[in-house]
Amino acid sequence: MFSRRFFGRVRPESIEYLTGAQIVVRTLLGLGVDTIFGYTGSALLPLFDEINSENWRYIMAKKSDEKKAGAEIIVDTLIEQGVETMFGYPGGVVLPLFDRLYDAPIEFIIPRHEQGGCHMADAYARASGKVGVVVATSGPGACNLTTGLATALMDSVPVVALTGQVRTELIGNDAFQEADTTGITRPVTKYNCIVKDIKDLARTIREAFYIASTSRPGPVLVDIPVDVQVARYESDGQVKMNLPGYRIRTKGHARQISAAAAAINKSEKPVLYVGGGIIIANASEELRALAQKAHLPVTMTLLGLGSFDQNRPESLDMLGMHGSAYANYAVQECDLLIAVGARFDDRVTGKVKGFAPNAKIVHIDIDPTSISKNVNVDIPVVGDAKYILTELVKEVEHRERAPWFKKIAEWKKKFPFSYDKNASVVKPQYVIEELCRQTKGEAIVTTGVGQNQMWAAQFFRFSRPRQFISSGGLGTMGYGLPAAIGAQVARPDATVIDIDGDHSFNMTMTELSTAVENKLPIKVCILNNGYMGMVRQWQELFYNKRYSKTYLANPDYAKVAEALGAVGITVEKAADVPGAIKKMLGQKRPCVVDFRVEREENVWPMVAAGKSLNEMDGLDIMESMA
Ligand SMILES: Cc1ncc(C[n+]2csc(CCOP(=O)(O)OP(=O)(O)O)c2C)c(N)n1
Ligand SMILES: [Mg+2]
Repeated sequence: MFSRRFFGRVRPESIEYLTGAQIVVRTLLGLGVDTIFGYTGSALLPLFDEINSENWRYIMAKKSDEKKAGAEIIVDTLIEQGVETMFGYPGGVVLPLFDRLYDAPIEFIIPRHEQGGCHMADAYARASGKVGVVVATSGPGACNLTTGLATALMDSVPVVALTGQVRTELIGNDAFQEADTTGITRPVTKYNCIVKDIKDLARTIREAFYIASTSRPGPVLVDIPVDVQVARYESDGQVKMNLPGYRIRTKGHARQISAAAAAINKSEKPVLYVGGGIIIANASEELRALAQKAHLPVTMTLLGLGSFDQNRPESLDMLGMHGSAYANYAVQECDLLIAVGARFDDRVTGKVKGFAPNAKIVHIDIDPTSISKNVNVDIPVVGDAKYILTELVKEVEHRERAPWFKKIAEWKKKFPFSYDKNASVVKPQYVIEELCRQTKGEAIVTTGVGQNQMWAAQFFRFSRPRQFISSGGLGTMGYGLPAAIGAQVARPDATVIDIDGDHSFNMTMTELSTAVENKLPIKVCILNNGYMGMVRQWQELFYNKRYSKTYLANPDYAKVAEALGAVGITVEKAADVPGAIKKMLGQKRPCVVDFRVEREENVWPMVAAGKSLNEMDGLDIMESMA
C-alpha cells in the first residue's frame, strides 16, 4: 500500500529501491500498526533505524493526544486509505486541513487552477488504478472543480474531492465564498455529501473512498465546513462504514454466462466490442484469453484503447464515428456482438436503429443501469468483467471462422488509416506515427479534444491498459496537459506525452508551471492547425465551409513554454519531425513542441450524425492514399 513515494518524491532519474527494513515498516504502517514493543540488537539495527524514521514518528507523535481535530481525522483517514499523493489548492476555509498537511507524509501537488487539479487527480487514478484525491476551498475553489468532476464521472474514474465549506452556522447566509457545493456538484458526482458533525467525519471519508473505487467507479465529493475541521473528537479508529443501500454485484449470473458462451460457440461472425470497463476491472489478461481461445476479433472504444494489444491479429482497433472502417463494417455485419465494459455511446453506435442490425447482443457490465439503455440487449450479464470473462473462457470453444477473418482481412487491406505520406508540410498523423515509432509504442499518451484526440487514437498503437488517457464521455478541452501531469506523478518512470490541440492546450496551459515546479519531464506535442480543427471540419462538411468563430490567433507556444521554464521547440517542416521528437524525448525538463501542421486536414473516416456505422465518409480519400 505504501510505495516509495510515501516517503517523498521519486524522479525518473533517481528511482529509490526499498531496503528490506523499509518494506517491513511500510507494510506495518499500511496495516495500521502504530505501536511496537521490542528490544534492539545488532541484527535488528536496520529495522530499528527505519522505525525511527520520520513517518513512524509522525504517527506515534499523534498517539499522545486522545482527542483529534477534524483536520487531523481527515489526514489520518487519508493515510489509512493509502493516499500517497494528492492535488489541491488552498483557501480560507481549508486552512485547518492544509495546516495538518504541512508535515503529513503525503506528497502534495498544487495546480494553478482547481480544474487542473481535478484533472490531475483523475489522470493519476487512470494511470495508477488508485483513487485520485483533490482538495479545494469553498465557493470559487469548489466551483472550479465541476468540469473535472464531470469529466471523471462520464469516464467512471475514482476521484475523491474534499472541499472546505463556510462555518456550519453561516451556511445559507451568503457568507463570504459560500456556494452550495453539494447542490452544484450533485449531478457531476457519483455521490456527494456535507459533514456537519465531526462524529461522521472518518466514516464519511472512508465511505467516499469505497464508493469512488468500487462497482462502476466515479468521483465522490465530501464538503467539510471549517468548524468541523477544527472541532475535536475522541476518534475511534475502528469506525465502520454504513452503506446499507450500496450493493455491488460482482459475480455474473452463471446461467447468463453459459448463455453468452453458447451464443459465442454458435456464432459464425462474432465481434467483441470492449470499453474502459475492461481497464477499470483489470481484465485485459482475461480479455486476451477469451479472444484467443474463442478466436474473436476485438474492437475498442476510445476509452477501451490499451485494453487489448493493437498489435495482435484479432485487433480491429477503434470503432465508431472516427473508428476504423474494418471495425465499423465488422460490427454492422456481425451475427453476435459481445459488449464488455462499454455503454453503447452515440459516438460508437451512430444511428441506434441501424446499429449492428444482424447481431444478437451480449452485454457484460457491472452497472445494471447501462443494460438496454441505448440498445436492446439479448443476453445481459451484470457483474465484474474480470470474474465474468474468467468464467466465460472456461466455457467457450475454439473455432476457425475462416470466411469471417478473411473478410475482415480484406477490409483491413482496403481501408487502413492513411494520409498523404509525401507531403512536405507536417501532417498531424505523421507526428503521431513517429511518436509511436520512437517510443516503441511504450509511452503513456494523454490528449486534448478534437482532431488531435482522434488522430492519437487512430495512429498510435496501444498495447497496455492505462496507456491512453483521454476525456471520452465529456470531451473536455484542456484535459491533456493536467492529465499528463497527473499521469507522470503516478508513473514517474514512464514517458508521458500529451498529444494536444492548439486550442485545447490554450485552455489549461498555465499548468505548465506546475510541471516545471515539480520537475515533471512531461512532453507536450501540439498539433497546431490554427483552428478549432474538429469544429472547422464539421463547418467544412455541413456548414458550407463557413468557418464561423473557429479561428483564433495563437501565441508562440514555444516562447510560452520557455517563459514558464519549460523547453520550447517549433517544427514547421515534415523533415524536421523525427529530429524534434528525438530532442523532446531526451529532455529532463517539461518540453513543448509546437508542430505547425496542415491547417485543413480532416479526420477520416467519419460517420456523420444520424448515419449508420457502415455509412462512412472519406473512404475514397483513405483508399487513394492507402
Ligand atoms: C471545454 C470545451 N469547450 C468546447 C468544446 C467543443 N469542441 C470540441 S473540439 C473543439 C476544437 C478543438 O480545437 P483544438 O484543441 O485546436 O483541436 P483540433 O480539433 O484542432 O485538433 C471544440 C471547440 C469542447 N469539447 N470542450
Ligand atoms: Mg486546432
